[in-house]
Amino acid sequence: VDTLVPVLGDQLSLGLSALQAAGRARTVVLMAEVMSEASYVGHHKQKIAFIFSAMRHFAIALRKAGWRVDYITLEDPDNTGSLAGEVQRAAFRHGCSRILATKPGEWRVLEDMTGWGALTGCETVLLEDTRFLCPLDEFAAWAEGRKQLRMEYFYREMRRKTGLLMEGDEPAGGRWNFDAENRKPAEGSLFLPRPFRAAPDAVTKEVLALVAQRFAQNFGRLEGFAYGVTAQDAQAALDWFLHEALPSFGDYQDAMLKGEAWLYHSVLSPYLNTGLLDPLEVCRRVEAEWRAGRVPLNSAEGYIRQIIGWREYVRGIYWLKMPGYTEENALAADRPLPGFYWTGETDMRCLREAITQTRDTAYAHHIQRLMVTGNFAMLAGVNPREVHEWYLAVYIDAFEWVEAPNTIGMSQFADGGLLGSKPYAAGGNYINRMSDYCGSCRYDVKQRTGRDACPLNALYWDFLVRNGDRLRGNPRLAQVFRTYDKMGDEAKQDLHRQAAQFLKAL
Ligand code: FAD
Ligand code: DLZ
Ligand code: SF4
Repeated sequence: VDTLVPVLGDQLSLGLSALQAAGRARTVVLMAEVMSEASYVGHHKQKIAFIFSAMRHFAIALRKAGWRVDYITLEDPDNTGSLAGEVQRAAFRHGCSRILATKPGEWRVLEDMTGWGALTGCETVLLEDTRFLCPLDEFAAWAEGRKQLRMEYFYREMRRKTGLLMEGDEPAGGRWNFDAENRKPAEGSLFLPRPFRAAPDAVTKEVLALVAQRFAQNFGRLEGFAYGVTAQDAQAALDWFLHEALPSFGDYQDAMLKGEAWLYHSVLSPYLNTGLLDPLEVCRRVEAEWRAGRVPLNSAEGYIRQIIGWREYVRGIYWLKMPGYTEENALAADRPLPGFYWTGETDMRCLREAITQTRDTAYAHHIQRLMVTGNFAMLAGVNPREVHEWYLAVYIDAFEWVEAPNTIGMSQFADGGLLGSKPYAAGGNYINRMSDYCGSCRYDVKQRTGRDACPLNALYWDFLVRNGDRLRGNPRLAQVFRTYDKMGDEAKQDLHRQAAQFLKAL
């Protein structure tokens, strides 16, 4: 053996660039469960269980494919507790002269990796992660010299590049984007598919016991864990989605229903982000469903846009703006994260629903993340760094490259509008339109002030005015500020008093 290939918990792809470059003959692959990765934020129990079990299954798959693998479990008495420590031990154990690694998804780990050469005395080669459609230098070239980095234009480039949903040079159906058709609210009577579930096997059961014991204090419920943990499971989850949920995905993409965590969402992000599914393959399968006449274009286009558009775009932004991006705080928000984000104990039904569901499943769909927990935190002026750490901890699919731009940029407007041209701020009205939450809330969504008023209503106006210096000049907010300016002085004062009282009690 002369080459060491460390494979991280979100690099579980047989086609990983470092594996491709190494060749099996003189290589040992290193995989390690380490406390530093398991505790750099207080991950949800199901997230740790998912990663550890998927890692253990991937080691089995590697061995089957003929690789020599050193797998260090968390319980190994010699485990040093850090990636660098394990790389150093393995390089010494095997007398390696070379480390080949695929670059990681987080800045923090990249910094660590760049020190591995000095630490071990090995020649260290860091390769690009080729599991994305847009290489980072290509993204940087696209961004160069543009005043605004609009996702929509980036997305069109990706459509042309991949040929997905293209008819020659034209977008299928004559339009690039069918979002206008994707905003149907949900009704309680909708027929909802049962979500995909994988029964835990012996390996997963062992990991569940380990997590229950070693991470007992972490956020989240472990019971009911049913995520897939292998590439085969991920394929089954994809098949489930294509047949059961994709046809209605577009229509109900933004809808929310009590007690319904999944609706018509794919819940494929955990598999995409750890490498158990390939994004381009997923998109080709979605396109094929549309071409076969089994799903409408608004669903296929909406879905493909999330993956080749948003997913690639936020990754590009992350690497363009790091380090520093996770420290941004354009609105100078400094309130600590309310304690109920960890318990769900609040009378606001929308927040209780999103948070308890997150606790139970480590999942919430995009509109819950953006317009319920994200919106509230922004309106209340919560410190974006704390909000960022919460999202990074509680969701099964959370890795910083994708979580940070969504939280800091899209949801908190803390990057001052790089990602979105205006803050995603909303009062209770929006939530009432898109969900059935308000009907069973202790607050009245129609009221702005008074004991029973929906807190989001006063907070919404208070947020805009509080940040007036920054937001008043925004043409997309001109109409809202005009509405505010037309309110009587007393009404304005009532709103701000209402908001202040609520925030004080928070
Ligand atoms: P679907 O609704 O079925 O969407 C399909 C796929 O498109 C997803 O699996 C995902 O890969 C991709 N996608 C959709 N929206 C986005 C987006 N905005 N950015 C990047 N990819 C997207 N996504 C993560 O993967 N990890 C995160 O840590 C994460 N944190 C978020 C934090 C906030 C505050 C917000 C507003 C969004 C976040 N997202 C994150 C994006 C999005 O909410 C999730 O990708 C989605 O909810 C995953 O569930 P799904 O697979 O059922 O998605
Ligand atoms: C998230 C995670 C966890 C909980 N544990 C490990 C681990 O023990 N070993 C490992 O290699 N990776 C783990 N991961 C995933 C890493 O945090 C992830 O690879 C980096 O953050 C880069 O995206
Ligand atoms: Fe949320 Fe307000 Fe509706 Fe209650 S009334 S569920 S707080 S939006």
